[in-house]
Amino acid sequence: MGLGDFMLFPQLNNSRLLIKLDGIWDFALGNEEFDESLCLSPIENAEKVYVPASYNEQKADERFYNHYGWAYYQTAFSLPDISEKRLVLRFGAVTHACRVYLNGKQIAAHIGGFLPFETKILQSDLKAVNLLAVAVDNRINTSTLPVGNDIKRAMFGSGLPDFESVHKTEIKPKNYPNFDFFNYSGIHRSVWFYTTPIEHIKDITITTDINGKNASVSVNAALSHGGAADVEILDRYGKTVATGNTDAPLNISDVHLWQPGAAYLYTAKITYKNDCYCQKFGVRSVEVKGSKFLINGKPFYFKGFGKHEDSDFYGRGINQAQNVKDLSLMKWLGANSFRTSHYPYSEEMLNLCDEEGIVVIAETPAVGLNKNSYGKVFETHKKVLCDMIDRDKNHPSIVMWSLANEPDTEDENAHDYFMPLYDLAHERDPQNRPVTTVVCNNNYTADRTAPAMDVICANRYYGWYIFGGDLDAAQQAMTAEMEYFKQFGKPFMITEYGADAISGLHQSVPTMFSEEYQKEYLKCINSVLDKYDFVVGEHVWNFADFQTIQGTMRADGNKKGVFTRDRKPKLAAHYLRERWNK
Ligand code: GCB
Repeated sequence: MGLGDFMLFPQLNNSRLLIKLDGIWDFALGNEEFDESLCLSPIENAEKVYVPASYNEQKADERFYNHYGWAYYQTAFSLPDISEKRLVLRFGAVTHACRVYLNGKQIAAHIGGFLPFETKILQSDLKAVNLLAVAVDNRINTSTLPVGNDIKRAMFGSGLPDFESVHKTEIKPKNYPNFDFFNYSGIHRSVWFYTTPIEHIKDITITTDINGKNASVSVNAALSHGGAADVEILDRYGKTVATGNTDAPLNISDVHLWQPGAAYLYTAKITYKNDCYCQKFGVRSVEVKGSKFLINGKPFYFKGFGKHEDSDFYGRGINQAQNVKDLSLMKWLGANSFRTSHYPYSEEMLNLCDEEGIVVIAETPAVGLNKNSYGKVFETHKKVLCDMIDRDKNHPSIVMWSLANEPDTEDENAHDYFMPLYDLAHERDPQNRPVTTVVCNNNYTADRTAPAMDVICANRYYGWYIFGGDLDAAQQAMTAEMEYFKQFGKPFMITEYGADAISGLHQSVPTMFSEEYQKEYLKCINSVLDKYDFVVGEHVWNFADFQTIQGTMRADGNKKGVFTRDRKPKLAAHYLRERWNK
């Protein structure tokens, strides 16, 4: 159920109305059985939670934190008379699977926790006061993206003790993420109603071609009733620089390029009958040439981070003030980019990156893929890749697609699994951006997938998980790996390297978990990377401390942030600031 492929970001303008349903909603935790009755009439003794946000950390209640299975949200609303309009209900993201009911009738269902879905609402579905119910399932397993473990074992546990018979212990069903971030759940991004005229613009695709000082701009629109739409291109100040329609490319003379760190956005104002939509876009080119990554024909070096959508109380829920702060902190450091590890981020964040000139590598939620899941998730992986590209194709900030994070690419099936996805991403993307798979294999010489990508992207933890505390060994191992990857003649980027540091823990001799060690670790790995011309970037893991499943390896989450979870800089941040501002 749902509208399918077309997904313009909601917009308030003189032909479209926009109503946000964010706020305090009624809520109840369920269990593994779906209970439809909690979607049909008001929940008795409902709890109160805020939407959009994860429910896990909103209460001082272990049941919320560790919930497994269904949870139920409800809100009541009334709408003004919009009977002449087409009405759509849109969810930015509900994690991971959900069913939506309006006035006791199911109107939508969606699987996948990081992309939007929408559904058309009929006037006949509406009453004076309406009940909207959303049931959310947070269970993950070997068939879902991201991938969960079916077996009862803690993430970093070694053997699997026989709990039932030897230890006489029955373990409650739980989520065992095969990934290192907390399995936050709930309605994570805004819920909106929007209207369009009946004859409306369904989708917009903008591509640009730079010819010297000018650019040709093709604006393609999917239109509900066929025909063409008028197009007006406005510069940053709202001045018209080109007019035409969707049938032929338009020309911008003396074009301002969208540059990393110096964004310039144009607006394509598209008018179709009584509908109108303003789509921002940037003019820039992206290309891999030999071992270089070129933006606007110039070699680009990625300085930045792998991140997470993660904050106190909101969990993985959208936190726009934090997004603004994060980009500001990146600029303070001299960083220019990040990867949306390990799932597509909110459209609001990508819009902000477009405006701020921050470069983005956009990643699917395919994290934790191993040989047990290859056979099961391929179709889901294809769908989520296409949905992500369809949603995000117009963002100038996005310069590369990442198909997955750390799949088991030593496995002999990996190459055959990933190459069709690689081709699909290229075909699907109207801008044909470079495509990568982020890998991390101890036996990297067995990996045939990484070298087949446009950019070789590898995560590496020499000096932490391997040779922990021994930076001398780390330096040698990193050098050996670089010598190996040199032969492919492709750009190489380190997409993760990092060390946990407990904020405030200091040591005169840098030892693991101290702020000094984190800094020395980064310096050590950088000293190797700096020797190789084919290195096109360094993304430190992680921008900030973030929450994970509990375990012996995690003291209140992952502490590899160069900022704390509340965005206070550690020593490493000052080191990077010096390095990146040079
Ligand atoms: C990785 C993963 C990332 C983890 C990180 C770590 O390789 O890609 O999700 O958080 O290592 O700190 O262990």
